[in-house]
Order: sequence, then structure tokens, then C-alpha cells
Amino acid sequence: MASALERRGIVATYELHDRVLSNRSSRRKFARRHPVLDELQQDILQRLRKDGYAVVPFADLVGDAAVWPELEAEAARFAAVTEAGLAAESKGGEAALRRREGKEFLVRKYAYGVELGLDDPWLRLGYNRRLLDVANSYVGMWSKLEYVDLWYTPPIEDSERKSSQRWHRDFNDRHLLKAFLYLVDVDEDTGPFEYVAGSAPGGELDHLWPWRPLGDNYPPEDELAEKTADRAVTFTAPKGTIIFCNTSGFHRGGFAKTKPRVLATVTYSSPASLASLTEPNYSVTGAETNGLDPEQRFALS
Ligand SMILES: O=C(O)CCC(=O)C(=O)O
Repeated sequence: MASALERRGIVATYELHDRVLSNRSSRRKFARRHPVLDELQQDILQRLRKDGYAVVPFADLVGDAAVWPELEAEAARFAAVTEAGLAAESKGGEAALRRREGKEFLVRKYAYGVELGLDDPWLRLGYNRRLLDVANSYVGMWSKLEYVDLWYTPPIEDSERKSSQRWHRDFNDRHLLKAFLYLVDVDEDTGPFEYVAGSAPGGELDHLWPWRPLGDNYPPEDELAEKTADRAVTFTAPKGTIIFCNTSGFHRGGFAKTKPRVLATVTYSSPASLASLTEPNYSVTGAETNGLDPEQRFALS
């Protein structure tokens, strides 16, 4: 009973912040300082509005040729450390690998409660204006950068999908945009990300087990597959591919069979979500955000 009441309180807080409090003021901020999107960003936005996802090569969107080699090298370092840790664990040893309850099948670089400097390459990816302007335009307000991480998903022998390897909607916001950056080539055996086109709120399939704050978001896999078969997209793609998507629509991934998957992920949420349903996984050290644009400062605050 207490927990049902608590849930109702959280849902009411979310709706209040979405309609009246934080999101309204965030929408106003966006209306006052509209980003100017180039042709590629506008195209991404249109695809996001139509299907709930858009795929783009990192090099085309970010453009700065120095950034990709740095991210690739950082990712390779993380993969090497993780693989050494996994090897030690398999021999009965201990390794300081970060995992989260319920999603133990993948290893995270940061997980939760990490302090990051503004020069952190993954944080920089999250507050890069090329991505942030797409996110803010999609949600129609200044968004918050809620989560920044690098994931290593080892291949597993398990034949059964678990948690986010199964079709689900993220429970924590209807104004949600994630960007997944593949750091290795991803094929069918590498646990590709998958998405049901048109299933985000406002899409043609939003009526299927519709999104609700804190909703019951894992329908039976076979029923969902039956109803959405022709709309499910599997993102096999080379490294250096960004997948933007609203994960309040149906998605799944990370069911790696024979090869590890390495990807970076950043999440943009509305302020209402942070007021009720989520917490950022990082804090920024040094309070050095003064040199950033107001949109970036807001995203990191
Ligand atoms: O690992 C994947 O491909 C799925 C990730 C996911 O479900 C999420 O980030 O919400």
C-alpha cells in the first residue's frame, strides 16, 4: 500500500513538472534561444520525429577529425582493462569491474556516483553542441544530460535474454533521447541494438503497452514480436556509428553471442524526469562550466 502511494506520488510529481513546473521553464528557454540546425541535424530530427530513431556516422555529425581517434583509443583502453578483469574473475580472482544489479551482464566504465572533469572525453561527447542541439530540438526544451557511460558487453553462453536484452520501454521519461556510439563493428553476434520504429509516444505504435511514468514496461516478448514484427529494426553497423533514439519506445540489445560489444551511451532527459524519476550518474568537478554555452551549463547542472 505504501509503495503504491509512493508510486502515485512520484507519477504526480513527474506530471506536474512536465506540464507546469520545470519543463515549462525549460521549453521557454528553448523558445528564446533556438539552435540553428544544419541540414544533417534537421534530417536527423525529422527521422526521429517520424520513427523515433535516426542513424548517422559520427564523422558526419561531429566533423572534428581529432575527436574520433581519441574516443577509439580511450575505448580500446577500457576494453583491455575490462578483459583483463574478466580473465582474472574467471580464474576465481577479484577485479574492480563496475556492474549494476539487474544488468550484471555488462561492465560499465562509470556506472553511478562518478565525478567527471569537463575534459572527460565521454562527458565532452554528451555536451557537444552537435548532439545537444539535436536532443534539445527533439524534446523541444533544454534537456539535462542525465547519463554518460561506456559499456563493455561480453559474449555470453546464456540462451535466455535478461532485463534490457528483452523488449521494453524506459520508464523514466517521455521526452527522452539516447545516443549510442558503436566503438566496435556490430553484427548479429555482437548484441546489436534493436528498436521498434514508431513506438515512441506520438508514434503510430504508441498505443501498444503505452508508455507511462514508472509503467509496467516489459510486455511478453512473443506478443510484442507478433504485433511489431515488420517495424523492428536491428542496428548492425560499423564502429563510428551513432544511433539516436527515444527509448521510451520499445527497444532491446546487448545480447552478445560470440563477440564483445563496446559502446558509449549518453542520455538526454527532460528536467521533469530529474525532478522525480532519475538521477544523473555523474557530477562535474571543479565547477568550471563558466566557459560553456548556457545550453551546455544547463545540461550539466
Ligand atoms: O544495450 C542495449 O543495446 C540496450 C540498452 C537499453 O536498453 C537502454 O539503454 O535503455
